[in-house]
Amino acid sequence: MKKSPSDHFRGISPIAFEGRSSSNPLAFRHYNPDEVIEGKTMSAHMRFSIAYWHSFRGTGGDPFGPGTIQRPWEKGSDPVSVAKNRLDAGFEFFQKIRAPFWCFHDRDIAPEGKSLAETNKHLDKVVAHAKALQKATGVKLLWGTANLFSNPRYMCGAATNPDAQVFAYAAAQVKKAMDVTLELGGENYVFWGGREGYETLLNTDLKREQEHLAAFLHMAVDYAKQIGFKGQFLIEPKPKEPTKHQYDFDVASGIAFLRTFGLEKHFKFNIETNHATLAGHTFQHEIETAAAAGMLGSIDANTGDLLLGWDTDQFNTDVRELTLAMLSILKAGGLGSGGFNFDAKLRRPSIDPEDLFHAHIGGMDAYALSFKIARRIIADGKLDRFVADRYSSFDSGFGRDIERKKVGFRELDALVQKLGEPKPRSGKQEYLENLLARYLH
Ligand code: XLS
Ligand code: NI
Ligand code: NI
Repeated sequence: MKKSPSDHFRGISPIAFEGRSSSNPLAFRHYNPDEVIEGKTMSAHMRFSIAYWHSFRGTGGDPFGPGTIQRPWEKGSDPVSVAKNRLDAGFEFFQKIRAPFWCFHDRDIAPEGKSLAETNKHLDKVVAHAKALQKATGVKLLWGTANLFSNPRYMCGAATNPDAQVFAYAAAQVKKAMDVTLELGGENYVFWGGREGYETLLNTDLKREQEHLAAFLHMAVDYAKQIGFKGQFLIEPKPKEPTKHQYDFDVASGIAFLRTFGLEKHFKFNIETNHATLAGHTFQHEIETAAAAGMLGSIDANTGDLLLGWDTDQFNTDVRELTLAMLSILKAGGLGSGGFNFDAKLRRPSIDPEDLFHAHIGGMDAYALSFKIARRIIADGKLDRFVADRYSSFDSGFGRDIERKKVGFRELDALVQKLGEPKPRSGKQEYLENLLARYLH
């Protein structure tokens, strides 16, 4: 591992793998980045990434009070030098937590200026610094994105804003965000429709807004070709928050949207656990739906709180939930250029820099353990065999003819006249839940 150029997390050395029996709270018990499995290190399998916005811009503020988290590196003679010091701390953390990737929004890393031109200049300075840090540390960019939701100009949306000038502004901002993502070697580019939705149809033309969003995404596809950006475009669905109705509600509605507008070849999905549950789905359901369409791209790793109805973005340590997710991911052939990005934040009272380590260690260990359990389940083949057997009537005879579209209602009607009533067969859910539990405990 290359040495980090800054020393903001004094007293904390790079997190070591100490194994299951370790009682050291600042060690990994399951995630060993250097462990080789099937010719690939765990680091390469997991492709963990740190979300800059939560871990380095989050202050713990909520609607009832200001931030609680103060970081010693938030200093400098002007906003750009503060941004650079913060980035130094960020890269020191990425290295010490042993994450090979990071992710950011344009506005997380550099301050806005008085005009777009000045803002872009600030961004260029910080991006040059980030590039040097990436080179010095070996940490890479999983994805970049543009913040099209914080600035008041976007209060009624960006690509779905009723004002064409706001649409144009958003386009200019994404153009630059794509430029810097390319400059930093980003492997993907994410669109999360922060305010791409609406509060009331009394003031909204839904059809026009959806067409505008599609036009915007087509422009991004065109621009990628123009600048030679080869990264994967990702849509991150979320049903609500901040707007009541968001257009990218979930993976299924995202697939319909992309196919309707001829965009399906250019996009995959970045699936966030907490967004899945807000949409009334399980995390695994969203993964499986994207995988079935060949559009599983990346994961925003977090979790919500089932008692709260918003995006609490907590670190996920639920090994059962993650094992089910991992089963679907592994069976789909993995995430390709995607990874597991910790789009998760510390709780408001977790104010120590050390808490950033505890949070990520817990998340990384839970994912690494789930990866291993899921691999065991797949290798054993019991679950897979059960499911295959459950559908085996479609493997031959008239079942196969149905799948191959060789028969219709007439033929099947004649068949049923002959065969009579089908024999009921148990779904065996409880048996399967117990089987899963045996791998978990
Ligand atoms: C917010 C989203 C956001 C995206 C990136 O809910 O998760 O953080 O991941 O814009
Ligand atoms: Ni996210
Ligand atoms: Ni989110």
